[in-house]
Amino acid sequence: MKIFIDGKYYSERDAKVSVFDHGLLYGDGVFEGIRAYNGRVFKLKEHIDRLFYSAKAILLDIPMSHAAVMRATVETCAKNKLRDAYIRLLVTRGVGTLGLNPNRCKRGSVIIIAGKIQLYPPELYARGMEIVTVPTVRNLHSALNPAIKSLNYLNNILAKIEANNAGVEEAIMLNAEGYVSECTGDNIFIVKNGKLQTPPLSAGALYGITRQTVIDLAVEAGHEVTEPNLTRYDMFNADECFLTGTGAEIIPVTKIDGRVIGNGKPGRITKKLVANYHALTNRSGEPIYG
Ligand code: PXG
Repeated sequence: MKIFIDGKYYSERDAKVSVFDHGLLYGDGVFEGIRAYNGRVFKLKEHIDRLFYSAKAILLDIPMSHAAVMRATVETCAKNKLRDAYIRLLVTRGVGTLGLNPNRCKRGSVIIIAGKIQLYPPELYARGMEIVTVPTVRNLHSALNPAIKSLNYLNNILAKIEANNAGVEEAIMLNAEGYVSECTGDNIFIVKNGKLQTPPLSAGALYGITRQTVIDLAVEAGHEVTEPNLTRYDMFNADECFLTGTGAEIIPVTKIDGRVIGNGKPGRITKKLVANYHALTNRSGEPIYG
């Protein structure tokens, strides 16, 4: 595997960062998780846009242009001869002193790793997954805005641990007001009477790129999509529920906090969206090999 670090490629063994990098010391940095399918990087511009917005929000200067980051992402896939990939792109604050002051860091560091993805087990896609609501509350926007895809993922990791302790793979996180925000690494949707609903960004959801793609596909298929504040009651009484994320794609949810959702099987509209999503990932994106 060849890993991009600040304009050069390194083997897995030699790809290293300094122990003084504030990405490591403080989780000071931003990242993206991107997929390539069938020789194309899916929604690349959208991911790099979000990377730059996250960086701007934490006053992190990415030492490459938007176009150069796009090119380097595609090039890293090509260098690794990949047609299908999971790409982890991160920008750290860079090397600084032991104090947390980011002004002591001279230059941000850009790292691009292109490898394979570990998906949820295939049977969960076929049968639907069970999830639970966890006690850890989603970060407040006024503290650390969940719209920032930062290297500080402890909020999500704590929730993931609670999900794992409950014997499931994903968790619903509520915000401080008790409304549903999202899952630890996925956005959440419900279907009720043929209409889709997903929490608004103001509830603490990440501006998910799969979320937006699913909204576009649903609208195209004639479904109404709204973004109201949602409670656990709304989840329990949904006809269908599914999660969206670059890693997970679209995965049906059939049980929440012990309540069976709908008829307990992946829903009709969910299945149609999955098929349309796969068709889109297969045919669109930034070509890797010209
Ligand atoms: N919410 C959070 C907190 C996320 O981290 C999503 C929603 C979905 O966003 P996208 O843009 O991917 O539709 C994410 C993204 C992994 C993995 O390895 C996690 C994400 C993306 C890719 C891989 O668990 N999370």
